[in-house]
Amino acid sequence: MRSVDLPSAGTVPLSSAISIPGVIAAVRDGLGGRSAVGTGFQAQAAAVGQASGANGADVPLFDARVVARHPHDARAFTQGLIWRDGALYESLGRPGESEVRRVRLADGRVLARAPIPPDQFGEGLASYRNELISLTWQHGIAHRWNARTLKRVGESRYPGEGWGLAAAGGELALSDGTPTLRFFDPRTFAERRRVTVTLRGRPLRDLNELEWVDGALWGNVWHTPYLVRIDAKTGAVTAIADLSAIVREVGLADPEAVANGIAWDGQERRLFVTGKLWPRLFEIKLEPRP
Ligand SMILES: [Ca+2]
Repeated sequence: MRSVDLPSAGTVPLSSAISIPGVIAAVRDGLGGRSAVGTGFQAQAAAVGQASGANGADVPLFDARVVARHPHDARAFTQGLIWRDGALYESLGRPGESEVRRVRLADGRVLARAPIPPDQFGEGLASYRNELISLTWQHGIAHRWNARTLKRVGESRYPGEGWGLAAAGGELALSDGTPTLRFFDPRTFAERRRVTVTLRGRPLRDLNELEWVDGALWGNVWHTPYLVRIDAKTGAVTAIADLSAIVREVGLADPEAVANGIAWDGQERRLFVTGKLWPRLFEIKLEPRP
């Protein structure tokens, strides 16, 4: 299982990467204000900002207004979520429970499912031509599925861990828990390039589920209620969306029942989010925080 590595009040990790709660507090309050994670982070962020020459311009903050609520399987450990051909497709994690499924939006009913070998931990999911491609956490295997039949049609291999996956402008973007996003050829899985995700010039780790929306990558930041929008060319975070109100509404005590899963219906311009073990899936609109 993934280890939990969370900043808590007053204990700022000394690693090179920074945490979203600290950043959002800093963005909200300004670097001179009080932060939810204490002043250590702010000093660190300010120091790095000066060192990197960042201009300190605010990263825009968005709130999520709920447009619609739909049922979601509360046993589903959601690792990937996409919209394709009028349905949701979802990949599930945890050994023995990992699968790819087609889900009806209106009632959350599972219309079809394809099991992932029980020793594997299913991860992110993307759509490519007539296929779905699903990752595994530590097996280095990307399963390839016929999108219509959900029959397994092959596999690809990649080095390292697999977390989130998204078809991103002709490439597959893959997150692996580090601040590095790797981009692969969707057909061969040959690596084409990589970028470091940065927020105000600092590496940002724990990008999890991904989605390509209007030419930018959005990602869940694991163990936080935040989505970030990432410039896929530079890795720079260009916006933050706060799902805190939705997380509060869901109200789950399980620390692993985090927000995870972003799907974009480009035709109807609908944005869907859910989480691991959440009983609901939300259609949201992002609105700038006043
Ligand atoms: Ca997605």
